[in-house]
Amino acid sequence: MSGTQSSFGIPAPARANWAHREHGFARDFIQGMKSAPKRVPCKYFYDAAGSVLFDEICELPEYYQTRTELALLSAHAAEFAAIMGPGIELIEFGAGALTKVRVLLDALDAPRTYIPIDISGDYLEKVCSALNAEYPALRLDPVVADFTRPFVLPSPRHDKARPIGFFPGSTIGNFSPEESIAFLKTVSGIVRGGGLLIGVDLVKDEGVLHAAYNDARGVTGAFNKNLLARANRELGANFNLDLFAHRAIFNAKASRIEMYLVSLDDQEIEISGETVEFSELEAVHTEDSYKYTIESFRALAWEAGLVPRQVWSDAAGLFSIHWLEAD
Ligand code: AVJ
Repeated sequence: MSGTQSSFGIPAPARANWAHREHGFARDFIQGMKSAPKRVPCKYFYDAAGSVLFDEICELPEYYQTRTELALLSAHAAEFAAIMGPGIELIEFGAGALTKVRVLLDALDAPRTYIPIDISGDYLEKVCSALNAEYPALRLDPVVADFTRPFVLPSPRHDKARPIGFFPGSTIGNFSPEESIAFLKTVSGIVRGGGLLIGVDLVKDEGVLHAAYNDARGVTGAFNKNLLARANRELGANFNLDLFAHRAIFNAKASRIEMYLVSLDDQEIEISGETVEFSELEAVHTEDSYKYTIESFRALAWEAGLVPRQVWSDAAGLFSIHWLEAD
């Protein structure tokens, strides 16, 4: 590692990204509220409160994704380890709670380095110190970065170790197909000579999809409305959360779930000294979650210059994990 490591193990350039990102919420939120139609980038869901709500979503009976992917990871961990080989450098995009990577680390043959990348710096520091205690032989290089934007990896990277990307959770579903191709192209440059293990949610019965994003307990609604609560907290906005409704629909033509916050009345909201008008039933677009078939995702990987190899999915065809080679 270079001498730029802070005492928290977070590289200095990554810390600089952090400041930039905090400024980003105010600018992007207000700009999104002033555009027509209104929209907010979904990465802003994940402040501390939003991360807790997302973890709750993952436990919901209707939200099949997390448990299905974890079961696939456990069932096939030995195969992944054999494909990846010994002494690898593992790079995870959007590392979150570091739950899934443990399944992989436990199966891998003496992994050398783990580089978790996440937007939430405090959270990353916390989960990394726990991981460090559990895997003392593993070199940890956490990076605080928004990987939807250009980001810096710790430098110099470790030569000779085979670079392997890990991108579980179907987070790629938040990108449009064009953005996904651009992202996968970037990743293929980072993991050249290795590959990427990626989780991708599959197209399925609309009723199952609808229930997963409109859960009975309303946790997804609270997660969606946390964007407005966050604007109240951080930007001094005066949103009344009761005057907005959570809406999630499946757009079959685009093969994606679309989430909205719908204004239930004509209203004017103050955000950092700016006034934003909403008409009754006007919708703010807050998230897209693309669903692929195994074939449509493999085609996308090809377009990004990656070579789709093995693919694993559960018996019900809910979720898939793909091994994409970068040569
Ligand atoms: C983290 C993007 C995979 O799209 O299912 C969950 C986010 N949004 N419920 C998804 C989410 C509403 C989730 N991803």
